[in-house]
Order: sequence, then structure tokens, then C-alpha cells
Amino acid sequence: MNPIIEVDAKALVEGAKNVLLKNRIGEFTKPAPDLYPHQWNWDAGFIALGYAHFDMDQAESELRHLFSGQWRNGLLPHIVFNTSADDHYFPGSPFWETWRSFDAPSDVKTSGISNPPVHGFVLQRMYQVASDKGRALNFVKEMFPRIKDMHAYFYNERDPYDEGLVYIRHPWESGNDNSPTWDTPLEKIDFSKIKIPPYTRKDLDTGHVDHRPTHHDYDRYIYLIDIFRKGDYREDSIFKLTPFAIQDPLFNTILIRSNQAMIALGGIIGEDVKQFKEWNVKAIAAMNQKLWNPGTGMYDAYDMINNQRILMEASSGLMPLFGGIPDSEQAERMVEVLTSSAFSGNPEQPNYLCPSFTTLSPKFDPKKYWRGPVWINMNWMLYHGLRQYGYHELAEQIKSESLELLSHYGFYEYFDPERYIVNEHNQGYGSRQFSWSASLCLDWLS
Ligand code: 2M8
Repeated sequence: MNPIIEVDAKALVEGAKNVLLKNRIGEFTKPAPDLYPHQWNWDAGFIALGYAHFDMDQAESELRHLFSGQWRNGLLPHIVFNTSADDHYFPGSPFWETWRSFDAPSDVKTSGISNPPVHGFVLQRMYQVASDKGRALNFVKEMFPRIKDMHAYFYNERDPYDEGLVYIRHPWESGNDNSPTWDTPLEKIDFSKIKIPPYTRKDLDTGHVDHRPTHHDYDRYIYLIDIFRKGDYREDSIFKLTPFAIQDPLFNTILIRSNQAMIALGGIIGEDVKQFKEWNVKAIAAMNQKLWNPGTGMYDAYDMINNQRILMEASSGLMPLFGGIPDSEQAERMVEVLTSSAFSGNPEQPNYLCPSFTTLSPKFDPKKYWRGPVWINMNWMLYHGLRQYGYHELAEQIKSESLELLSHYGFYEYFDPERYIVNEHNQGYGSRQFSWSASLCLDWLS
């Protein structure tokens, strides 16, 4: 589809820098002005990547600040709290009760779950774009052991049967919070005998009720946190108690892609990378043996509690392209899925790529968070994945459609994939001035 909207690259770059600078509060940058007042884990990775193009001090500061919250067991929390804003977001730091864990830092307030481990490939990209390679190498040396500890945490603590695949234990860990992928395992939880701790949401003060997760979702999110607290954040205890442990193809892809980056970076700084290579050989084989679905041409998720495959209908099932996981035949199948009506719409009514969930499902909702809208970070990963397999035209389409959305509607958090008549509808939802939308735009335009 030819772009309908002219993209003014210079204006976009200026606008993107402004978003980052406005969301910056000292050592780190918030994902958005009001909705998310703390530092988020995978957001910080994408944000660092954008800063790397114009302010390397701040790019490094983002990762340093994030890793200041790393736990002794290697867990990198999904939130490092800005305690002065504890009242502005739920759940704030006290709710997590991370003091129950021997591993949590006492001087930095954090959550007790993690996020997709993007930091390895972010560090590699920062090194690639750096003009001062000597300085960049020092930063790689500084971050290398911390990222290695985080990967070791995942493979040692989240892979109980030594399969090479790690599990997530909360939908927030996936980053794709209310994706319909999690509906089935969450619906299996019998809530008739469960008491959920009392809580009050804050996200609806600024977020639109139609675009945010439901109360039904939030009850489940809070119930899971209560389990982690009861298990004192010990992974072995949690695994015995939790009704939610999922091997997610997106999360594992990102870990694999970061392993690859660490292998490359380790080679440059003379670090032993044997462990990363072993993790990756096993992980890639497991992705293809356990999660690949030849019937659908996507990678499924696996529910470890109910011992069930979850049929994947979200775009995260196509993300293994980014990790170089499929062979060329599998990749061709995946591209067929991406260009089919499920994601691309039809010639009369094409979608903006890439909806986060198949548009053919009754669960598809073009405005609701991770249940259909286009997300810029997912598009960025898909773009790089497609290029790796030689699908340059499709990759360019994803990039130009992303820039078109950002240019016309602004740096929103997510976008409606259905094309309306330009100017008559707003296609951007969630928070305006969203940092990773700005940051990845900068990376594309650099
Ligand atoms: C969203 O998640 C948070 C919980 O972590 C929320 O809804 O309050 C997700 O989109 C997640 O992927 C993102 O990292 C976070 C901050 O942008 O917001």
C-alpha cells in the first residue's frame, strides 16, 4: 500500500527527541508523561536505543538506572520505582512487598516480576551506532556481566525441566499484558474460593476505559502478585503455587536475540561466550520442536500448568523471525500468515501492519491495548526480523506505515490497524507522547 501521508522526517526526528526529553526525569525517562510515572524495564531498553543517536550519556544512564534495581539472583524487575510518584500508579512499590525476598535490593524499590530481556540487543545496537567506540566498549564491559546474570537467572530459575525455554509467571512479564493469548490459562483459574487483596486502579484516571485492560483482567493480575508475595519471591515455591506459567514465543525470541548479541559483543571484548552459545542452541531447537505449529505457520505458546499448547493468534507468534529461529521454509510460511487477511486485511480494506492480534478473531479489538492495535516496538522487531530473511519490501512497508502513523497522529502508545479516512478519525490510543514510539522512530530515521 502506498503511503497516503507525506512523512516529514526532519519534523519527526525533532518531535521524537522532544518526547524523550519531556518524559525524562533525571537519570531515567518515563514511558509516558502521566500513565506510567516510573522506569519500566523493556521500555528503558528501547528508550536507550533512541537516545544513543543523540545523547549517549543519557542512553547509558537509562540502563545504569534500570540495572541499579537488579536483584541478587539476577532478576531485572519490570519496574524500578520513582517513589515520589508511588501514589500515581497502581500497584506502587509497597504493594509488591519485595522485602520478603533475600534477593531484592533494599535501597532501590522495585516490582517482583521481569519483562522481555531486550538489553543484550540494545547494548549491541548502542555499540553499533556509537561514534566513540572506545567509550562504547567500556560500557559494553560494564553491562556484560549484569546482562549475563539476568540471562542466567532466566535459564536457571524459569526452566524447571531444563528444556531451553523460559516461562513467564505474570502477563505483565510478557509486555503484551492483556493479549487474548493469556485468556485461556487465566480463565482456568477457579476464582470461586479465591480472595483477591483489595486494590484501587489508578490507570483509569488517565487511560481510557475502552482502551485499557478490564477489571476482570486486573483481578487476575493482582491475584498473581499475591501468590508471589506468599511464595516470598522464591521461584521454586512460586512454581508450586502459581496457576500461570507460560512459555511465550515472544519472550524466548527476545532472549535468544539478546544471547546472539552477547555472543557478538563478548567476542569483541574477549569474554567467554560458551554459555550463551549453549543456551541458544538448546533454545532454538526447543522453539522449533515444541512451539512451532506447522498447521498455522506461527509459533504457539505453552501453558506449563495445564500442560497445553496455546494456539497462537497474536503477532508475537511471528516474532521468532527477529531471533533468526525459523529456517527459510518456516519463514516463508510466516510471511504468508503476515500477508494474509488475518494481519494484512484485504485489497479493498488493507490494515496498517501489524495488528497485535489476528483481525479475523472475534477477540480482535482494534482499540484495546494488546488485543489488536499496532505497537511500534513490535513493528521494529518485525522489521528487523523480515530483513534478516531477505523480505526487504515487506520490512520497508512496516517501517513506512509506522512512520506514517507517527507522523500523522503523533507519538501515541498504540494505533488502530484499521484504516479510516485520514483526518476524520484519530487512530492513536493510550498515552500520547509515548517514549518508545519516539525512540524507535529515531532509530529508524537515523
Ligand atoms: C504496559 O504495562 C503496564 C504494566 O507493566 C501497565 O499497563 O500498567 C505494557 O504495555 C508494557 O508492555 C509496558 O512496558 C508498560 C509501560 O509502557 O505498559
